[in-house]
Amino acid sequence: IVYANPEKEVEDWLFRRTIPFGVATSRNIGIRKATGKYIYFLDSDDYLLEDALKPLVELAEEKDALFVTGNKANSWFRPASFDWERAKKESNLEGVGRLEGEFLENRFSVNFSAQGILLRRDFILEKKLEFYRSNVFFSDIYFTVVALSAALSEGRAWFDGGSYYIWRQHNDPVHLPALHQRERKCRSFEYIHSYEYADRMIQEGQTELHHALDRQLCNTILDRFPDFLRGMTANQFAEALNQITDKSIVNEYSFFNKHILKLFMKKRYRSAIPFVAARKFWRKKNGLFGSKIQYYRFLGKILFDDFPVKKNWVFFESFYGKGYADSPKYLYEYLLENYGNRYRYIWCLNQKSDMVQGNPKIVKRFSLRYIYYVTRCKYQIYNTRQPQWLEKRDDMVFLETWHGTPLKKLVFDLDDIHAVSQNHKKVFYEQCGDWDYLISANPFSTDVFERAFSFPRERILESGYPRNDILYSKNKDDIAKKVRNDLAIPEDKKVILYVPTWRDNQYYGKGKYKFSMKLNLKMMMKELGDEYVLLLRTHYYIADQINLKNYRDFVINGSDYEDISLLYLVSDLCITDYSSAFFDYANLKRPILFYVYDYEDYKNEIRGLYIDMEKDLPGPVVQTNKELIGAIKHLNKISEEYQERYDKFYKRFCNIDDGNASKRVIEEVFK
Ligand code: C2G
Repeated sequence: IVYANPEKEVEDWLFRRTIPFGVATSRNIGIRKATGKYIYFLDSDDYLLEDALKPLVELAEEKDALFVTGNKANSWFRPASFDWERAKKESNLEGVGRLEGEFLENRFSVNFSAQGILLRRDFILEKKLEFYRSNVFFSDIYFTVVALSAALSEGRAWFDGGSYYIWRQHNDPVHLPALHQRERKCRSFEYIHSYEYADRMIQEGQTELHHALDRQLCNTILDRFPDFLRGMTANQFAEALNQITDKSIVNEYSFFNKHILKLFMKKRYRSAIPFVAARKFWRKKNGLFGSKIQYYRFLGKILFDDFPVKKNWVFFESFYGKGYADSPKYLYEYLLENYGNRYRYIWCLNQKSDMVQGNPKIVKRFSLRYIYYVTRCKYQIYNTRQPQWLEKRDDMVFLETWHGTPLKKLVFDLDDIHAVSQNHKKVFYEQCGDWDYLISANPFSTDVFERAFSFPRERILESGYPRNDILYSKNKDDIAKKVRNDLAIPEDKKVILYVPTWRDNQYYGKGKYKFSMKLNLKMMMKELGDEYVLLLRTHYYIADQINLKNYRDFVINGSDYEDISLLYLVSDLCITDYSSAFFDYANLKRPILFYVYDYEDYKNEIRGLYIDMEKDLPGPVVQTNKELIGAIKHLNKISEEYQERYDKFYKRFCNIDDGNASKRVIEEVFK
């Protein structure tokens, strides 16, 4: 494609759409304002590790270089989370050398960004190098290529693989999108423009640089051809691809990619479709239609979308179908008791449960039946997020109960995200946009949810937790007796409930987390075994089975017991770390101890907390087994010491719960 006056053409195009300028303006101002011998481009959201700059400057001085660069690595927000091992594994440039041959052709910076490049200022000024302001997304490409080409022609381009520029991954595309995360239709157009211009500016005989640029074009097209085809005509697209200097480059690609590129060049888009589909299948291998998400969405749409939404069907899901528990259970039981046959009830349960009241339809999560019911039920009640593939239909009402007062930081309050995908914030934001109601147990939660979920306050029901209704029930002692019986807890023993949470950075895979027992069971059994049993309750994310065979008389495993609220009733005290469980437990006004063996790590590196654990908790924070056992032995004294704090805590977090939260919620939602 040849534009008579490319800059003007792009500029006009952009102005019509009033798109703000990208980094070019700032970079040009930087060049104008700089006074030193060298200029180095560092974006305001990125960072450098110590010693990133010094070797580059030294190398430039030693070799009288005009252009010096190093490696680039991805990382999350804080330098503390920088993963050296991974960065080294993924490094392109090793050692120190002239930027030529293999290093220039195959390993030089993949996207021709100006980040991390050190340039002589007099060289920039002499060559009148600047960034095209009119190109929002790709102004770096031609700047870098033109500078590099000029430096190469004098043999003065070098690299030092020991210097790392840290490129921060943005995990909040909603509030703080990186440039590449912004949606803009003109992107492909800009890219091609930038490519063409850069390609033309490469000086005679620099085939390696041509090659590197061509490969970059092919990679970008393979990654984003749907964007390209949306942003320009089919002819323009094919012409752009045909500008590749050495077309044999396509033979370097894998079977499918090679054919896709060749067919694109010949404008045979239709013939490319089977290759594109096959590539998608080959890449993901976990569903005919790409990802599992697409697969379920497709099934729901093709099979059940024509069925109307049923106005009197109510769907319940608690902890991804792991049990009949939590707030959905109590809302269901309230509905059953007060509205009976007016509604048809559907429960998502992956395993049989003896606890279920009434006679609801039971479906397994993500079975065909499940897809059928979530496509048709008007009312849907979840305590975690609804499935990502589920498209909410008109007339549907989603009630999100959530599953705890937040102690650990959530979604938009998190800086680095360790375990979940980079898209976590975006996906969360889209999903919670579908919730008609979100339950909050106290004003504190309301504030956090509003900010951390970016959720409208007026859709939050500050009703207290339905799951805590049972803690205020008149017959709670009878219920406790039954639970004691179910779990075979000896009559003469008091019960310590241990409720640790999961660790974001200790996992086997998605939703499968590791558990390490940090209680010294041997010591506890010896010191406390005469008076107590320990009721262990691991988090629903924990995949490990814990071997307790040496502690049969002392430890009872309540991890598979469906409803933790019933375990609260049977216990005399609760030990947790950072689980929200204690906010609920405090409704019983029984002692709570915090065993936080990894406090510093958790607070600063793993998750971050909303509450000052040293000041605001209703019980002592301990870090060793010895302290913990000591506290249990002197429980009365501790309760006395913490009475005032406990009262304050109760007032702040438990004041709404009174046994009627389910009623309040149902009356509001089903009004
Ligand atoms: N839970 C449980 N057993 C555990 C830990 C938790 O049954 N060992 C239940 C409790 O009902 C608790 C809920 O799962 O309130 C949430 O667990 P958390 O440990 O707080 O962790 P998480 O699932 O990350 O939720 O706002 C709340 C946060 O989202 C935390």
